[in-house]
Amino acid sequence: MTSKFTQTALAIGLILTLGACAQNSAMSTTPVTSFAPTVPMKVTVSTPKLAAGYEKVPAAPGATLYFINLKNGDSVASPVTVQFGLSGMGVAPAGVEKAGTGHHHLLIDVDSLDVNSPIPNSDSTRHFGLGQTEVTLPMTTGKHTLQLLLADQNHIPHHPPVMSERITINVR
Ligand SMILES: [Cu+2]
Repeated sequence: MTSKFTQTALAIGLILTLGACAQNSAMSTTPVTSFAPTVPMKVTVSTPKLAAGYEKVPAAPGATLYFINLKNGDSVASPVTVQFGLSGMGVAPAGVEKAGTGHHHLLIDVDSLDVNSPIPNSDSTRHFGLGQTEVTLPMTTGKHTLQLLLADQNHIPHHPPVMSERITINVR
């Protein structure tokens, strides 16, 4: 009983030591800023049909949009390359009507969005209507949030919207 307790205590001590080492080596390459999970963007409740009678393109069940090369809390230098990952649906250029597809949009520092209207075209809501799956952007120093949103041939999000996690990056 006593020896088993001792072994367990030793094992825990070893794990803690290894954990501390791993943390130290990670800290030597990344800044000591701690990042909380990013607050999700506020979106309107998606309706299958818009007020104007437009039927939204259905999202494929299980479709997933994600950042390939970035994660919440990453510290990166400008210009920032952002790679868009999509599974369960395909990419098609804007204007091309094809079931189960859409094109990418990158939302930068966007806190809220109406997903029942076309995505505006602006520096903070960027369209990749040629079917691009990555971009390299000059960004100002400091923290920025990024989020991906897929939309149909008319720049209207699918129903339900296909969105990535919202992440915060620190631009050096
Ligand atoms: Cu668009």
